[in-house]
Parts: sequence; C-alpha cells; structure tokens
Amino acid sequence: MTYTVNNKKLNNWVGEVARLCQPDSIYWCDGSKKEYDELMAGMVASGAATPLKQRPDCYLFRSDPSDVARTEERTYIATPTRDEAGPTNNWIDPNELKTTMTALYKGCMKGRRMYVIPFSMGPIRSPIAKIGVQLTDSPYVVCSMRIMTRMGEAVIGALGVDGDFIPCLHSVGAPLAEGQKDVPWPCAPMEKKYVSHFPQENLIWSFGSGYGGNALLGKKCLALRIASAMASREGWMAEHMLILRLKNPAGKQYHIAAAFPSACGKTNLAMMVPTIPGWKCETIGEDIAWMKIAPDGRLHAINPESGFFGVAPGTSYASNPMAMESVKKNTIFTNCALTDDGDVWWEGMDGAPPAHAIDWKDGHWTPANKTPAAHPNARFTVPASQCPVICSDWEKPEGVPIDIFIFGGRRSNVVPLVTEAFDWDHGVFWGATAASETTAAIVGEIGVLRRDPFAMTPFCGYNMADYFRHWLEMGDRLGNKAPRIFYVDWFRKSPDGRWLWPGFGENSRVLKWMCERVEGRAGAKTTPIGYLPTESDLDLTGLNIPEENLKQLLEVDIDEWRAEARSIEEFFAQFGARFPERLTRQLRNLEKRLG
Ligand code: SAT
Ligand code: MN
Repeated sequence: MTYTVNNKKLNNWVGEVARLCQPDSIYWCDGSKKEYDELMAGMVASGAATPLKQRPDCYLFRSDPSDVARTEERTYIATPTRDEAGPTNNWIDPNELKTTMTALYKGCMKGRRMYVIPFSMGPIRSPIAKIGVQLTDSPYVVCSMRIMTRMGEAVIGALGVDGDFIPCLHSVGAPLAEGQKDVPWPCAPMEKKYVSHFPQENLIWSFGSGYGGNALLGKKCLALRIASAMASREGWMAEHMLILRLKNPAGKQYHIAAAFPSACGKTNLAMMVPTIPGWKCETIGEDIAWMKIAPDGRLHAINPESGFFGVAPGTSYASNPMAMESVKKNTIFTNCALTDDGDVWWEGMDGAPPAHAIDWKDGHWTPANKTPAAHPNARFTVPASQCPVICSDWEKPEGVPIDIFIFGGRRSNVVPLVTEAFDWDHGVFWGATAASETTAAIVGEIGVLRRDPFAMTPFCGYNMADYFRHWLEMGDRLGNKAPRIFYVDWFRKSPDGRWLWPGFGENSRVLKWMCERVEGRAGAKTTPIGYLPTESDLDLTGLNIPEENLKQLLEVDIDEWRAEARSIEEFFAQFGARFPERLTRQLRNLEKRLG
C-alpha cells in the first residue's frame, strides 16, 4: 500500500471480507495511470485483454458468452419486508440472502488478488457526492471503475478517519485451485449469480458476474438502487437520466434531463449534434442524474459518474459522431469484434463491414456469417472528459438547474413523437406509465413491450408506488419552479416497419419546440393525452420527410389510447393500497378525455 488508511470502519470491513473470501493478497488502489497501465499489462499477458493497434491505450475484452448483460432476474432488493421492495423488485429476506451469499463468498477469491477501490460518485468533496468502497477480485473492474468513477487515494483523503462510505462487495465467483490456469473472463454460472442490495444498511453484495451493471457497483447498484432509496428518505432524486445543456442561437441555455430505458438512445441524445443552425448541445451525463432542490428553489442536477458505458453497435459517425470521437483513445471495449489490422468493429459502424474479423466469441467471422460480429450489447467504457462536446460545467459541484424533463421509450406504435404534460401530476403519470420494447441490454427476450416507469424498473431500490409518491411530493415542493415534463417516442414505425422519424440530430427539432414551450412562444394543440405540436409548431426547415409520416407522428388515435388506458389500469393494479390516489385520478381524467 502506498498510502495510510486510518478509517476504522474501512479497515475492519476489509479485514472481515479478506477472512471470508480468502484472497491470496490485498491491493489498495491509488487510482494512478501507472497502476491502470500495470493492471492492463497484466491482463494482456494473461490473455484477458487485447491491445488495439489502431487506437492508443485501447483494449478489447471478450466476456464469457453467459455474462453479456445485466441479469435482472438475479438482482435483489433485500428489505426487511417484501412490501418495502414492492411488486416490481425481486425480494429475498435479508438474513436468508446473507446466509446464502456468505456461503458463496467463502473462499471465493482463492488464487486471486482482492482489490480495494475507494471511489466517489460525484466530484470529490461535492456536497451531493457519495463515497463508496468496492472490494473486487477483478482487475477489469478496477480499470473500468477508474474510468467510470473518481477513484483512488484522493477519496481516502476525503473519507478521513471517521467518514462514512457505502460498502460494495464484488467477486467474479471463480476461485482458482493451486496451479489452475485462469480463463480470460472468469464468472459463475447463472444460478450462482447475485446482485444484491440491502437499502436499510446502504450495503451492496454482488457475486458471480463481471459484466458492467452487475460488477461496476458504483453505477446501477449504488448511484441508482441504493441512492434512490436514500433520496426518498432524504428528499432528493436519483434518476436514470442523461443530462444535457442546449444553447439557442442567442446563447440562452436550457438544461434537460431525460429518462429512457437501457439501449434506447440516452447516449446518442446526450451528445447529439443539432441539425438546426445555431443550436448547440453539450453533454453533462448520459446515464444517471442526482438532483437536489438548491437554495434558488430549483432542481439542480449532477452526473455522479465520470465516464460513459455506452452500447457500441449502432454507434457511428451518422448516429453519434461525438461518441465516435470520444472512443479514439483510452477506451475499454467489451464484446466488440476485432479486425485483422487491430481495430474494433461493430454492426452499424460507418462504411462496409470488414472482409474478415474475430467475433466477440473469439471465432472467425465474415459478412456471410448469420450471427453478429459484435454482441448487440457490446460496450465502450470511456472517460467523459474525452467527449468533444462535454459541458464546461459538467463537474460543477452544485450541478445545473433543470428546465425540462423528458420521458420515453421504444414504441413502434401508439405514442406520438412528442407530447407535453398538462401539469406536474400529469407528467408524473406519463413517467409512471412509460413503456418500451425490450433491448439486448438485459438478458431475456427482445422486442416485447414492458412498462418501465421512469426507466427505473430495474433500478428502483424500494417500492415503486412509494417512488411515485416521492415524485408527486417533489412537485409539491418545487411548485412553479418545477421543470416542464414531456414524453417522446423517436421509434415510431409505419405499419410496414419503416422508421417514421429520422431521429439523432433531427431530434433537436423536438427539443427546440420544448424550449420554446418553456418560453411560452411555441404553439400546441390540446389533445386528450396532452399538448401536441402541430406541423407548423415544429421547425421542420430543411427536413425532408413524407407528409404522411408527420401526420402519423403527430396524431392521437382514440381507440388505441383507450386500449392503452386499459393496459395502464392493469399495470397500476399490482401496486395495491400503496398506490397514490393522485395517479388514479390522472388515469380517470385520461379516460374521461378519451370519452
Ligand atoms: O449494463 S449497464 O447496466 O451498466 C448499462 C445499462 O444497461 O444501462
Ligand atoms: Mn442505463
């Protein structure tokens, strides 16, 4: 160890875990580039990582084929009673879960080194930031955490002698016997994987997976599940939202926070290049927002992370040029394909596919192959500071004031391009009823519609009905300083399966309308589901799309919406007595307006 730690809680805990997991050695991370380089060199030597000749300081990892995405069915919220976790979370009694997992952890780090990773979610010493310490036996996790969080010695300084932290225990769950050779991506079989949260104790235990959301415990586990439970107790918000700053040609700034489920374009929207002349977008975050009511009475947001963990397939100079520029150096790629000249490749990248590549399963691949070269949930992990449009205020400790909230998902039908809520409660109703067709970001069937309120279904660390109530109460506290709420769907399709809206940079047209609504300048028509722009309310200059598309994008089909209301009613029913009456009223009002 190169530094001294005199935080008693930390030293005790590290000792306790070491006795349980029995690693060969313990290593305290200092967070330096030298340390990162040495760990990477070790992983290159062992065959776990491949350096990329075409990109300086970039490495490719291939996961075990069973460990490619978050495993929601193995993710648990262990509250004292089942009711506190609510119907949308998997629940196990905390004592029972600890007994099961303690047995798994026993000796699980044999033959491996245990790394101690002190990290801060949010700028170190920011009043909104929280400190966590992750123990892990995966050097891939250490290197990824160095990109995704502020980690190392500086955090130990901020923690001090008696500072508190959130303990995050992680093991890949693959001990090595004496002389046993390691595999490139160690992990445990599905039935032994656990991603467990104990919100009453602010404690995280993860076992058996090396994949991002299951293993980088600062991200979904701490910054969303544990933080959302803390936020409801303490009166702030931890949300699955990107944060961006939009500037109009006069230089006026608008801050937008938007919630979409995983792999629905948050990263693309956060870095978009507006197609409307004079408008500019700057990135603050692409996945998580922590928000507090500031002394000015407005909601201020910070991005607790310091890196981007984005989906690679589909990312191109056409869809997200700023991401493409960001990943030119210092990037970890996972489950992308490797080209013969030593670069990464994935489906949807610009240009023709390579004539030959090594696919994510380490097999030979040519364009004639039926299977994709990159896994559909292949990822890049990159420092946020490398994004060419990162906002100069992205690390401001007090955050930026939010003007607009956007909810949405992937819906090929029913939902119009954009709708503005009538008021806060109506906006919360939109958030609570958000639905999306599933993607490869989670293990399971793709393309099935599921309700994903506030894009938080997999990330809410307590009863979702209480979470809805928390949103309603935040609105009461914010009053007329509350952000305006909109609902979007970039993913509408025609009956024959074509995209109706071009998306990406063209989404700036929709964002511009929102900003002008905030200013009271843009028009809208009142419909049963909210305020919608007419064609002439949107700036469509220079956009060449068929008249028929616009008509479909901006219309409300009453019959489809009556069916939607019935499906919402069924969805709400599962929450029982805890469900806020104010949202039931919203549903009744919608039904009335639909007639
Ligand atoms: O895989 S992660 O959970 O880290 C990313 C995501 O699914 O949003
Ligand atoms: Mn996410």
